[in-house]
Amino acid sequence: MTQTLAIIKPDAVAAAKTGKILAHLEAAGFAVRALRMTRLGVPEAEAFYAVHRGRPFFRSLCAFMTSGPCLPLVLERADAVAHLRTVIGATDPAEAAAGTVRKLYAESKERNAIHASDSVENAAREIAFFFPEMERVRLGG
Ligand code: 3AN
Repeated sequence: MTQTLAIIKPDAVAAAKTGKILAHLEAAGFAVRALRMTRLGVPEAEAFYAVHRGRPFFRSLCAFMTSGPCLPLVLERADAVAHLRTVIGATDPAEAAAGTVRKLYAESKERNAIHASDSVENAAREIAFFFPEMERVRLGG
């Protein structure tokens, strides 16, 4: 079993799609191992998306991600990172495959309902970012 990080983004929370998206993820074989509702501050959003600093959409992305509550969650199953990327679909919902979370629930390329870690390394970093206590559990501390 491996873990990855997802975030149900502010657009999906505001549109009352949280339950449907969680059900979709569980039906895709993921177990929810951690979950909380939070509202990111700008420094937090900028730190989380630091890799995108300098991209034209960076400021807008951080404004959107801080615009309302979101739900970071840790998901577990075999090949979790790659499988979740398939289940959520392409960044732009117009290009996302039928039946994917973004095709079903995203509004636009920016307001795209869900985040998923894009590599095993980033999954570890992003899980620690939102759930530092999970690292202590794994280490037995
Ligand atoms: P993904 O979330 O599919 O891995 P990334 O990592 O390229 O996509 O982009 C991170 C986030 O930045 C996306 N989830 C989306 O919200 C936003 N984003 C990406 N490209 C654009 C764009 N061209 N215009 C607006 N927002 C974008």
